[in-house]
Amino acid sequence: MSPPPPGFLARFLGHDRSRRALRDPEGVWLTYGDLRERGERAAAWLSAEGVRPGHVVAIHLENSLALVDVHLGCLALGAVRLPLNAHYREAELAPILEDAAPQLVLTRSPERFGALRCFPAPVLDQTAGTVGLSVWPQHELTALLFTSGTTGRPKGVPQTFSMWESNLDALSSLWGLSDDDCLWLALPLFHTHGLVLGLHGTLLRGACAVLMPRFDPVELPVEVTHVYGVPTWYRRWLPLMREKPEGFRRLTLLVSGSDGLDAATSDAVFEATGHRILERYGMTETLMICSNPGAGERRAGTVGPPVPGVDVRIVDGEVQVRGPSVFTGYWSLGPERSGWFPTGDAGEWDAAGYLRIVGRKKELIIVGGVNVSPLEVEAAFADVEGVHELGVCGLPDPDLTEVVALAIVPASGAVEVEILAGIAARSTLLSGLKRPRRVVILTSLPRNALGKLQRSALRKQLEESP
Ligand code: MLC
Ligand code: AMP
Repeated sequence: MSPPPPGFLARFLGHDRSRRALRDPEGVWLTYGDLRERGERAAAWLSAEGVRPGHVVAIHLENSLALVDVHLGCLALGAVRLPLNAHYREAELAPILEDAAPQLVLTRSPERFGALRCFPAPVLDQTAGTVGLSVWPQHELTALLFTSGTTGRPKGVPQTFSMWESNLDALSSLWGLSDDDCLWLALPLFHTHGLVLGLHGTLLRGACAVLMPRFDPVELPVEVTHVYGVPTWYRRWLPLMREKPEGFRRLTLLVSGSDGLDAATSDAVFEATGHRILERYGMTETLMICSNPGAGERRAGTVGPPVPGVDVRIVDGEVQVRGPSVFTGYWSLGPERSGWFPTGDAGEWDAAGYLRIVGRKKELIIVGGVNVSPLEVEAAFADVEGVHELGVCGLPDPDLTEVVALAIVPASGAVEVEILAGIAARSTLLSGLKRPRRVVILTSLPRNALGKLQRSALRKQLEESP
């Protein structure tokens, strides 16, 4: 693998040690010097536990300072971060762990990790020595993020320093970011949005962030200037924005992504706060593809023109992308692809060259900005007793944009309440956003001549019979 570009880490190390970097969820401010020291100690702890450059370290934690410590420790050591959705249960984690084979796991739920070595947090105060941050990574690969995948099995996306740096720098100039910004960081740090744009975008340019354990539609601390969120957040915030708009008016940038922002929410936020939310569009495989500008016209209902340096085209209605922020292949397959990457999203250009996402060619449900594969959900319920056949689709939801719905055709003689009890029991094996919010009993499922489930027809049928 090629050596890392010297820029990424040198830039983090180059920030004045006395500058504020992060407010932890306990409300304590840490400087760049503090973070650097914690990262060095975490690296020493990881090293004492046998982690070497290039090893994979699984991080299954909610947003916390301990989570940031492990990330910085891996960065110092040149280990590869494997951020895992902290809501994932054993069955959801198993295929990822099998594929990525981490050296150890940071988690507060060791029972979900079988025989793997687990720790609740790096033990910083009992670690002798530090690994100096001059021992910089030998590896260009910095993180491995699994996306829920459209085949039902999650796929690992290797992300490199150069992917991150090129995309983050492009966004910085496009959005007019600076080291004076203070980001409200409530996005989970196990997805691209929170980890790359949120945490590392902040640390790369020497700005600061207020780290929250999770999103709540609360008032923002006075030092906050920027918010990166998903559409669900803005919908949940609207009552407070109308009641107490001052706290939102003084912000300088509100960004939305990971899921389509409807024009009604965008307009309502504009009316309440005077801010036109900046919508951008991206993927774990590609980082940010298109974005509305910081200065210049932001068009509601569009995700803006291509991010500078990224090429975007539409072929047969599908958005395709190439450029320095696009990955080179899934983890288990090795770097096998180059050229245009098909996103699976359907798009069209408007007259001003802004992209509009108009649908999806891939089988995917996006719940509160979190990708859910309908195939994975179907597989989770396939052997529930009394089920003859089943199908999963997304349904519109005023809060989460979409939720998961499950339609079941019972086997002859099966008892409905027993099937529903089986479904409820099996649901607890899935993380919350993947669980069906609506379960319907049908006499048949819509299928085409080849017997393939017609998900959009199922969705239409369920929408018409609320
Ligand atoms: C919450 N739950 C999750 C989850 N977040 N399950 C799986 N994955 C997640 N990320 C579960 C909780 O454990 C709980 O389960 C149930 O959902 C609760 O539902 P809720 O109360 O409606 O959800 P809430 O906890 O309020 O969270 C909803 C949310 C949050 C929208 C505020 O999910 C969020 O902040 N989403 C942002 C997602 C994100 O960062 N996406 C970026 C993807 S990167 P139980 O068992 O307690 O009932 C990407 C690229 C790009 O797409 O372009 O950015
Ligand atoms: P992920 O796999 O979590 O990186 O999710 C990427 C997918 O999220 C994209 O392929 C899109 O389907 C969707 N997405 C991200 N941003 C937007 C947006 N602004 N509008 C519509 N869909 C989006």
